[in-house]
Amino acid sequence: MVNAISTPDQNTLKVAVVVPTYNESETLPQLIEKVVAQGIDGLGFIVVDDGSPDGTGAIADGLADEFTGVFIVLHREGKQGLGTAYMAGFQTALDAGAQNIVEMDADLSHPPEVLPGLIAELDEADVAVASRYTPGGGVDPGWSWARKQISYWGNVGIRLILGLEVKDATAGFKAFRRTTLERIGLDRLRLSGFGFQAEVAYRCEQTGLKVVEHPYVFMERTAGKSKMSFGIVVEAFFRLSWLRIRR
Ligand SMILES: Nc1nc2c(ncn2[C@@H]2O[C@H](COP(=O)(O)OP(=O)(O)OP(=O)(O)O)[C@@H](O)[C@H]2O)c(=O)[nH]1
Ligand SMILES: [Mg+2]
Repeated sequence: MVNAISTPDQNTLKVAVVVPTYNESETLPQLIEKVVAQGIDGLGFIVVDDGSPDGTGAIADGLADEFTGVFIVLHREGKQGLGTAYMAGFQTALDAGAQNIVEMDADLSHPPEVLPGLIAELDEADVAVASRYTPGGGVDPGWSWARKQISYWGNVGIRLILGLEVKDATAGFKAFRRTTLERIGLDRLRLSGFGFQAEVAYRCEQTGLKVVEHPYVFMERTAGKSKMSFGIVVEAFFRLSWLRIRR
């Protein structure tokens, strides 16, 4: 693993935005630019790239060189899944001294404009979940009725399986206090894809942390390809059921 680190300064990393990437060369530069434009104090980035064949890793290194704060790029060999990418990114953020950690996708589905409000929720909460299913939230108006139903009921099903209170159990746009990531036990997380997101939500609730939801509208990716697969859905169903049964 090779890391590109530009001017690390542990004392100024108030918010580390962790972004996993696999073939997101078109959207990653736009995402970084839009996040920077939010004017967040003490902002830094951790990009976790799995040897993207489209060169996203090299693009991330270039962005790190241009950025004046902490910008760490983890280069992993080959696609190893979203869950382990986040675990590596979160641990790196903690090691870099981040006070708060945000997770978001590289494909612009998670609007950067939401970040200041989401992060502000951490004044009161341990975890702030950017939520499609809280008043003011929603999904891309371009989605068909059927797509909306699949997404909505899939989310309801996962909430039932895990007994979750959080209304948006599967979206990967969340902000955590560093103490939250220290307490939920990163090395115990097992799932990938959206199952990982539900597992994190479950751990937070089981640990008794204060979880709040902050509305946002999920936007369909307009570039690159989805990494969602049938295997991820099957894994989520069986492993999340097992998590609940074991308790
Ligand atoms: N490093 C790494 N990143 C990944 C991997 N799989 C997905 N990602 C990234 O994780 C984020 C979410 O993946 P998406 O393909 O957008 O998954 P999704 O949002 O559930 O599906 P769509 O709604 O169809 O986009 C994106 O930034 C991906 O590039 C992986 O195996 N390794
Ligand atoms: Mg996506």
